[in-house]
Amino acid sequence: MSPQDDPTAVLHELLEGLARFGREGTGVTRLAYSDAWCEAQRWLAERARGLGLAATTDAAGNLFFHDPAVVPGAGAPPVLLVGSHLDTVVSGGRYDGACGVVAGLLAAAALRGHGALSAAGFVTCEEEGSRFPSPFMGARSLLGQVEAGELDAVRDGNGVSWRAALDAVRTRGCAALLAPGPRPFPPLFRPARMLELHIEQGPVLEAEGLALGIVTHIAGFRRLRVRLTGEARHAGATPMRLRRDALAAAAEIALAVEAHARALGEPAVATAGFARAEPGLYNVIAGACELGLEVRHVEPGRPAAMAAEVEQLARGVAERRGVALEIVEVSGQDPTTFAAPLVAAAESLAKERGLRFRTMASGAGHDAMVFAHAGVPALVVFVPSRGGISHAPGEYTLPEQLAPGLAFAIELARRVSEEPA
Ligand code: HGY
Ligand code: MN
Ligand code: MN
Repeated sequence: MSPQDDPTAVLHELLEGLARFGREGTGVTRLAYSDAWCEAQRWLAERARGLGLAATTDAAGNLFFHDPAVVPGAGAPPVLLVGSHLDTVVSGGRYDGACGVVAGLLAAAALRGHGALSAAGFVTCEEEGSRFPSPFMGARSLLGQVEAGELDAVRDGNGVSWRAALDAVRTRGCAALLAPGPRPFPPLFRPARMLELHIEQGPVLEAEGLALGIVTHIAGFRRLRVRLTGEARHAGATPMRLRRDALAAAAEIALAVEAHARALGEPAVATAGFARAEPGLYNVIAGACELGLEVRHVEPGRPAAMAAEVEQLARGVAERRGVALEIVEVSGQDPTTFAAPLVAAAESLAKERGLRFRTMASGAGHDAMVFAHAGVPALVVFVPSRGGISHAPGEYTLPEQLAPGLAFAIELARRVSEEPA
C-alpha cells in the first residue's frame, strides 16, 4: 500500500484488515489490552512504517503515527492529532473508532512535511469503557491527565487492574514503560488541535440524504451502577405477598427510567444496559440484582440533573418493594461544545467541495470530548451509518460514503495544519 494508491481501495483494505482483529462473524470484539487489541496495534504500527512514518507507543498503549523527524517527548513541537480509538464494545461493529484510526494513518502519511503543524495520527488505547469502568482512559492518558493511583483502583470485571493489564501487553511491545512518580503517562505529543473522523452511529445523515455531519456539540453522560438487595427464596413455595424480589425491582426501575427520559423529550436519553440477577436461576427469587443505568443530554448540567432524578426514582421503587438499594456513579463526562473556528473551517470546506452536510449534535461520546475539555480545539466529523446502527455487528457505512468522508478529513487536516499553533 502506498499513498499514491487509490485512497478508496486503501481505506477499504485497512478497514478490512483491522476488522480481522477480534472478528466475531460480521462484528468485532476488541477490548482494551486484549490479544486482538495488541495484535491490531502492532499491525497498525507496521502499516504506518510501510508508509514511511514512525510508529510510537506510549506507556498507556496509545499509538502514534508521525513524521520520523518529529521526536516524541517533552521537547516535541505542538502537533495536529488526527485519529480515534482502537477498542470496541462487545460484539460491536467494524467502523466505530476504526474509521478515524485509518483517517489518522492516511492523514499523517499524506501530510508528512506539510504545514506549520506536523500532522500525527493517533490511536487511543481505550475509549468505550467496555472492559474498565473508567471513562476515556486513552484520551486522558494521552493528555497526561491520569494519576498513578488510578492504575490500581481501576479494575475490570475479573478484578484485573489497569496496571496489570498494561504489564501484560508491555511484554509484547504494546505499551512503553510507566514513568515513575504520580503521573505514569507523560504526554509524547502536545496537541495544538485534534480532528476525529467517525461514523454517526445514528439515523440522521442517512434520513436526510447527507454525506457529512459536522459535530458542534456532544452529549454528556453519567453511568450509574445500582445494586438491589431483596431476599432469595423458593420460587414455588413463596406467595407473591411475601416476596422482596430484587430482579422485579430492577425491572420496575428500568421501565421508570425509560419513561422519565421519554417524558423529558429529545435529546434526553436513558438506558438500562444490563441487569444481572443473583443467583439467576428459574426456581430462586432473585435475592440481589446489579443494574447498569446511563443517562445522556447535550445541555450543560442536564446529565448530572438526570442522574439525580433517576436516583430518586430508583430509591422510590426500592422503598416500596422493601428492597435495599446502593447506587454508585461509575463514570461520566460533561456535555462538550467544539471550537467555532474548526466548525467554520469544516463548513466552508464542505461548501467548497459541494458536499451535502449539516451541523449537528452527537449523542455518542468521542475522544474529542476529552481534548476539548482540556482546552485543545477539537472537532468530530461524521459519515453516515446505514440504518443508524452502531455498537452492533450490523454497523455499516457504504464505501462511497466513507471515501468522500476520508478525503474531506484529510483535506481539513491539511488546512488546519497550515495554521501555526
Ligand atoms: O458510548 C459512547 O457514546 C461511545 O461510543 N463510547
Ligand atoms: Mn467511537
Ligand atoms: Mn463506541
